[in-house]
Amino acid sequence: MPGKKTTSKLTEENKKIAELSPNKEDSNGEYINTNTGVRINDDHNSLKAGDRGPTLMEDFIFREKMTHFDHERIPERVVHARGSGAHGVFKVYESMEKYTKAGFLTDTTRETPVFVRFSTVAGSRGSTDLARDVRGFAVKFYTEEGIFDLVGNNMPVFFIQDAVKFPDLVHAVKPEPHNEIPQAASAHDTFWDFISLMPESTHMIMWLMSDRAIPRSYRMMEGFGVHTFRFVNASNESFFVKFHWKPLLGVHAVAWDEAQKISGKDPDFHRRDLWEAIESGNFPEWELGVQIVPEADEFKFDFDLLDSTKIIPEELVPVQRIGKLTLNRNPDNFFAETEQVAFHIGHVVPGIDFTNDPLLQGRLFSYTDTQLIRLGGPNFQEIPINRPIIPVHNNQRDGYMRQTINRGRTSYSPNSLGGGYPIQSKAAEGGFTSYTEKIDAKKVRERSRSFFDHYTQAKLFFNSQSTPEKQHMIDAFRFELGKVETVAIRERMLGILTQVDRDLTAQVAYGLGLEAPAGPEQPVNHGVPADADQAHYEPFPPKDPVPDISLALSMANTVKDSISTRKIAILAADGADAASINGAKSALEAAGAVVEIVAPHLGEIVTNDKSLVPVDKSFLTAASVFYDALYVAGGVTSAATLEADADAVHFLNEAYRHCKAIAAHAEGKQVLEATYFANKLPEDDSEESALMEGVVVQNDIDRLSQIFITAIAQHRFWEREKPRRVPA
Ligand code: HDD
Repeated sequence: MPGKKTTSKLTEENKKIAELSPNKEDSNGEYINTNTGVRINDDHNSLKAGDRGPTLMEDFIFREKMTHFDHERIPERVVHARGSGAHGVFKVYESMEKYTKAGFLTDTTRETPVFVRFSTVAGSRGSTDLARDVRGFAVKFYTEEGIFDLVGNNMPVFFIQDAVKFPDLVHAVKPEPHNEIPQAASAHDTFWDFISLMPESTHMIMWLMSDRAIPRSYRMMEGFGVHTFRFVNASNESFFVKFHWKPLLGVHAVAWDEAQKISGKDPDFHRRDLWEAIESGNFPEWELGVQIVPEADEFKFDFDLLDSTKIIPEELVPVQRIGKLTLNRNPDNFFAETEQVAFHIGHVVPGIDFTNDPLLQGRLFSYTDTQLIRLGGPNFQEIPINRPIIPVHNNQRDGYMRQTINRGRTSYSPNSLGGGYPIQSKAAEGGFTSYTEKIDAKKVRERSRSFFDHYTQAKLFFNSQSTPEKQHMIDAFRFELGKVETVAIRERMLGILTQVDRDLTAQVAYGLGLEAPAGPEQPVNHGVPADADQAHYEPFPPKDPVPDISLALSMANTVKDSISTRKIAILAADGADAASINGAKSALEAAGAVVEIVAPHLGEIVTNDKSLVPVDKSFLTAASVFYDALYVAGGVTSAATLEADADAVHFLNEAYRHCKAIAAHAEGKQVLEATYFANKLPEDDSEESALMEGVVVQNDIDRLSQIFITAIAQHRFWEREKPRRVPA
């Protein structure tokens, strides 16, 4: 049923997992041997002329091992190098046959295997998960009709309109070429130099400076196919379509200060979170959404459907939720699966086709090309993770690392010696036919004038944010531009921002110690060729967007109905009240949260009734930034210890600063009184005053747990940031 959460554990092997089985190796209980299968007698010593003599060339065992090791690395992805993957399944709720003939979207009985890879864009393979960056959201569907890759991001628009600018964009954001600084960060001169000269990036920059760029978890991000694609049905009718992924846990972010601290304390934060959720059976889920536009409506909007810097506001075309993606299995081997998986926007199946979006068209070239260098040759499609679940028959042969042993004499068509096989299939037999779009045009190097309004949707995004979200954007601009050393670049960006919002510009300007420009008169680069007739390139006058705001654009409007998989720390020390720990722990766990006991030392704490409670982390091995909420246990001795422990008090101060829900048993209140937010404790024990600040102090464990759970589900109490009195 649409929207229904899966509670049952999916344990069955899907077709892709089964198909991968022959390639799996497990050394358990086996003898070690060489790649030629010869058993090895001594894996600890090389062959030498005497026990103190030189190593001999003859040592084929040593040479084989060392050679393989020397060649272990392949080039990392030029973008999206850092990522994490998982297996899963996709199921459509109701047949979409009215719009598409794609089998995985029409057959409601099918469970299509998928492999998903999430990534950051700019950083290297070893960089932090919590960089302020776009996140990749690439889904490989292993369908019965071949592979469909939906290679999207967690933001619905892109920086540029034409793929020819992609190398420039990536060169600008990557570490600067002279000193390779900074890693996994856009806060540097070359990036903002480029952006400030590319007004078409303004909408994307709004998203990038928003909290979408610092997700709490991959499991709590939206995904977008970005481009307008085509659906084609069995009658060869076409519809424009935009793809969305809507996470059932809601869309949530961390605070920027939190992100930076996590980057130091656990750069694998998102990778670990995804892994642990799947291992513990909390399978991440998203619904696939589509916005469908009939062909007849192609020119209905005041933006161009082919322009990847634009969304279709959900108020204009609602998102229909048509199916569910569930990630239910971690990879067995990171390199073999997550690193070698090769996505390609050109991997489509009958029923899905391209549009003329110039960004999409350029991507169609780039992805095969990049896999050729990255994976070393044209046979990358034969790597287990990249193989379709149906057999491949064609006349492609040979090349580096060929795996398939093609039988027979013929590798050409037409042939008679091979009986004419393999043969083509008619569309009715499943043969892919490109949509017969009529094109009557002059060959030009131009950009359509319908692409020229760069600001209306940037404004729409900014105006749609809640007050705390707007403040976060102002802070993000101040941070990023503050790291830019060239003042002229900062000034140019302020000029761009004036096109979006005067107050935003004024606030950013203040943070930078600059004057906000008087008016939005900035030279606008619309990708105009050097010798163009300027008059031809005059932009359309910007129109007002149909909606003034779009609720879907603000994370403040996301679902906040669950604390499932949220991480909660119980702060306790020796002498803690056992009932206050156990009662809260079981209530939180029953609501789906993951609870850890954090104490001054590892091992166990001895409670007031002399029972032993195992400690998960000490204040040294944990940090408040790893948790969504904190709870201080009862017990006067424990409270006295925690109150006197600077690390415990810091834990609380920091969590308060990051706007997290905090609770204390009444006996633990003195610990909160030792914090910077002592004057923010609830005035009475009503639920209302607790939920105002997200600080819960109660004596009754059941009541405490219930109010605390409601508070945690709010995710963060962003309003609390306003006074900014907490220097943690
Ligand atoms: Fe791209 C990787 C998403 C524009 C060229 N891209 C890559 C990945 C994602 C995206 C999620 C990582 C896939 C994985 O996990 O292996 N890219 C996008 C989106 C774009 C976009 C949503 C805009 C709508 N990309 C884009 C353009 C080009 C590329 C315009 C070049 C013309 N992208 C690449 C690439 C990568 C890549 C160089 C690097 C590694 C790879 O392909 O497999 O070919």
